[in-house]
Amino acid sequence: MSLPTAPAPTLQDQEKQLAAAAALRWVRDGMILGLGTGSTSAQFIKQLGVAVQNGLKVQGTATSLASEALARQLGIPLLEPQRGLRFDLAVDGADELDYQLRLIKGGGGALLREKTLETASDYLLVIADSSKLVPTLGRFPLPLEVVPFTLPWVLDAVDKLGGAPVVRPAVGDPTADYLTDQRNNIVDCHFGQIADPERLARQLEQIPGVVEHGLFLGLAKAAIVVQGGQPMALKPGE
Ligand code: ABF
Repeated sequence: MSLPTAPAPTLQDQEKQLAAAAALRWVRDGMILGLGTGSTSAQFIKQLGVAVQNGLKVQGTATSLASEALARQLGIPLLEPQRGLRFDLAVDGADELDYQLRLIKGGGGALLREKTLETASDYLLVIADSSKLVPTLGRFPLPLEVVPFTLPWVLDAVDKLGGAPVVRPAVGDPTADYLTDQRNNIVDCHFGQIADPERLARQLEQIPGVVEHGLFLGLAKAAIVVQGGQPMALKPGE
């Protein structure tokens, strides 16, 4: 009897692995790391876990319960949130990035913890496969994390801004809402091409009940995007 074999990795999976491997070269002994969320970040955490098992000394805090569980399973020492805690390097994926390294994040629902840790990081390094780099943000729906009580009014306000909001359903159960690690809703907004992300960010920040939006502006210091099988390092505006 032959054992079932794992499906061959897709080209996109291979690009994620390459981006993660390139990011690992930025990690130094003694660093405190912000650990991202999503499948590209999971590749990074897995490769970091191997390095830790081979003697690399780092500590980290995860941006989601899922990444925390993965890091713990691999023996990566974890730090709880605490006053004064800063990160030397945060490594995280993105749903979209433009050439100024403005990001849409939150497709994985972890945008609040991601923005919190990445704002407390000296250096945010984005890792991405080639599909994520776009000339203008907005093909990927922009996620908002929303306090459940405020949801109807947030939907009205986003509608007024032209964002065609959709409350994200639970994975595998379209009759229930998806809830974040903080037990908040996610609203996915469809603004189309976002010509002025900074202006839109300011407008969203004025809506009561929006805990965080998925526009990450001025946070990423560099990105590794795999194109044509090669990891390319991008800096804002290059
Ligand atoms: C996190 O995971 C996000 O902010 C983004 O939503 C998502 C990207 O996922 P993947 O790496 O699976 O494409 O980084």
